Amino acid sequence: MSHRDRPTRQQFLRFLTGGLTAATAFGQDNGPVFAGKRTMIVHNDFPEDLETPLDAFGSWLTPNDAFFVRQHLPRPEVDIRAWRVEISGLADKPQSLSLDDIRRMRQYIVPATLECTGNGRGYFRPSMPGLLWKKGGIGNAEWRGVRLADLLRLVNVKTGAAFVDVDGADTGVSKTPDFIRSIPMRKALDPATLIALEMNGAPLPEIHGGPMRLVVPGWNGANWVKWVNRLNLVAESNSGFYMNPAYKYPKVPLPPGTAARPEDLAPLERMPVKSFFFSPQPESKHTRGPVSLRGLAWAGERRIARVDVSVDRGLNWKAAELGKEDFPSAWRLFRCDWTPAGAGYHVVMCRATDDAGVTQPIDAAWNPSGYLWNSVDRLGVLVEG
Ligand SMILES: Nc1nc2c(c(=O)[nH]1)N[C@H]1C(S)=C(S)[C@@H](COP(=O)(O)O)O[C@H]1N2
Ligand SMILES: [Mo]
Repeated sequence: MSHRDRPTRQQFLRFLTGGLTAATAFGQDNGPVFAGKRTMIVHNDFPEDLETPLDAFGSWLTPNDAFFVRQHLPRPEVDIRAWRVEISGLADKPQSLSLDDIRRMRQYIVPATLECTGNGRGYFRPSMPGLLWKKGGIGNAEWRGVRLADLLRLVNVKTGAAFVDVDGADTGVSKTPDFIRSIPMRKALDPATLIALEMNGAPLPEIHGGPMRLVVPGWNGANWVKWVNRLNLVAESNSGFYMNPAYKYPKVPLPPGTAARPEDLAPLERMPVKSFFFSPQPESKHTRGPVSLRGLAWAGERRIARVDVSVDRGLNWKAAELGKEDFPSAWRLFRCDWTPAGAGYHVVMCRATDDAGVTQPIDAAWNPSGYLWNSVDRLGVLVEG
């Protein structure tokens, strides 16, 4: 196996001719090796859509080489010496900044969890088109960079600017449009919203948007624009594909398998409360004795108040022990030591509650694009004896 960095001509042609959809249907564990990555679950090899395997979730920070990857478009060619960020639109003093200009500004560190809006899509029934992520379209990192608010202050934002359109260096190819996201000013000016240059103490890897990406703590992954090279201050939200109809969610519950009327869709912002077990592995076999159930819980812009575990199919619930790392918009580790009552097949479940008192649902609402899967997690365990 060879390390892949640049696509082959065949991969590019497959992308142009729409071979994508067929390749997205099944994640595979034994796909090609990608530069800077350990073995990942490969949903697409080009553009790379890589899921983190469960066994890489043992730590609060997800290592960069195991962090999931989601790209709609081929990665841009990156020349960091020539890199510029243009800040313009409704601004009195438009600016063009180099990487060094940005490095000279005050840097902040924000730990935050990045989750793909479609994480868990593979569990919805009926199924829908799109990447069939299971649990691993998520990761947690320490992001270091400048505040978006500090960049905007440099240009003297005009009154009437209500959104920042954030664009990356990847451009539309064939039928796939350019990736642009509109961030409402309220979130753009939040002190935790960063343009990050580092991830877990290392320069931001190119595959994660290096040299710089947007970090929007608590908001779904689609907002975290990679390879940022243009910030455009505008009065109205962008009307491009990735703001409309993509990444919108029905305001009213829909019968599974039906379409939403466009006027019933609203843009997705923060992520809902959710948790999952990463250990033991699903359907693993154990000898008699204690089993340590370990997992992660997060709640978008809210904090985790508690995680409960059931070992009797949801009849009784018991509080799990929460990990010591506790920051807004970053997930929390939890554990629960359990001694199975006897040999045989057991099902364990976890459900998190956020600090507004909202508990994750037993059954996440079906929606046409398969966003925001957050059903109570369940795990089968076989005890031999
Ligand atoms: N420029 C650009 N930024 C992007 C995307 C993209 O396709 N192009 N994908 C978005 C989506 S849908 C997700 S979930 C996150 C994934 O970030 P990661 O690849 O670093 O995990 O990046 C977001 N930023
Ligand atoms: Mo995503």
